[in-house]
Amino acid sequence: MTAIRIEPGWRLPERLASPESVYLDRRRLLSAFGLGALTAGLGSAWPAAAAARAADRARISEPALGERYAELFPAERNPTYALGGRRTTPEGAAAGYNNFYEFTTDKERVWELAQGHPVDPWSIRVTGLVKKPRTLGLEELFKLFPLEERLYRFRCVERWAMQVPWTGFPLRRLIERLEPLSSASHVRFVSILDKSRLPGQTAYAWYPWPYYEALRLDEAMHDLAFVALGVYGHALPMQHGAPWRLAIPWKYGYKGPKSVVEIEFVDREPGTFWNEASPTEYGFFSNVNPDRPHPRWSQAAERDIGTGESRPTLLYNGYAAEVGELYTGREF
Ligand SMILES: Nc1nc2c(c(=O)[nH]1)N[C@H]1C(S)=C(S)[C@@H](COP(=O)(O)O)O[C@H]1N2
Ligand SMILES: [Mo]
Repeated sequence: MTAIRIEPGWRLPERLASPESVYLDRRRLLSAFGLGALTAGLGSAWPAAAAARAADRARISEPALGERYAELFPAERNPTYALGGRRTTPEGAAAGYNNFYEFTTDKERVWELAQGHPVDPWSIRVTGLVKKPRTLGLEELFKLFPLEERLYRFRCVERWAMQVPWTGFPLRRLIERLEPLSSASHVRFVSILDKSRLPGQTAYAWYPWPYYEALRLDEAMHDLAFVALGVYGHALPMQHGAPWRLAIPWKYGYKGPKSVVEIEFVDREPGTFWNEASPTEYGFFSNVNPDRPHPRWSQAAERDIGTGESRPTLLYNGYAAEVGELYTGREF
């Protein structure tokens, strides 16, 4: 990925590394800042701008949908999906370190630039090789299937990794409901396009916006392929891809498009945003593989963004027993 600055990716800023800020106790922080604002009103030196920034920081994980659908969260955890001894990444670390190039390539600033981005109403076009092309609304997306929570490992191609509790349902259920034709072999997902509100779509004009990704249909139907509507027990904050995104835990993170507005069924392997922007990097499958280095770095090890620890990368990100059968070994 040409624009990725790998060096800063290894540095965890102090404010994210400290346990106090990592375990964001939103209520306590908010009341502390409320007190700060009051003191300012009484003539203390508390700078209003700093107070406002701190209050924003306290809202880092607020759902983009506000209270809408709050009654669906937290969903019951499905114990089948465990982390193999790893610990869940603290919410503040995951929420403050994102890739969402529509806003900025600065991972530590995505959350604040994304705050307030409108996601309601939202509609998803269902197109291509499908029995009935249609539009899907938020109400259907949140209410069609029972929600569950799953702990998944997550691995970015830039070598950082985390462990995240996603809330949602298997992508398979949605695909079955949409009734693709038997001629469909792949499914594409297209993210939001809004040059007036998404600064990255103008600033990085060389990318083929909007962001688009795809899976082979058998990959998309695999039980691990997950539609995420929430994270850490609440609906998604914008920086994680509200109102919905995919979590494909055995592939590099970029195979999980955020803020999706179109699902298209096609009969051949489609191009993807990163394959077309950077054809010398990984191919369509982009499965996590310690033995297949990026042109500019090894993938043998990864860094946990919560603890800063380094550890060996696992084939298929540790999901080889589950997904190995999808591949003959030649796909990459
Ligand atoms: N629309 C869109 N989806 C995207 C991206 C993006 O820039 N735009 N970045 C991808 C990459 S490279 C990663 S690692 C993950 C990051 O997800 P997170 O920020 O929720 O951890 O989102 C993926 N999905
Ligand atoms: Mo990534």
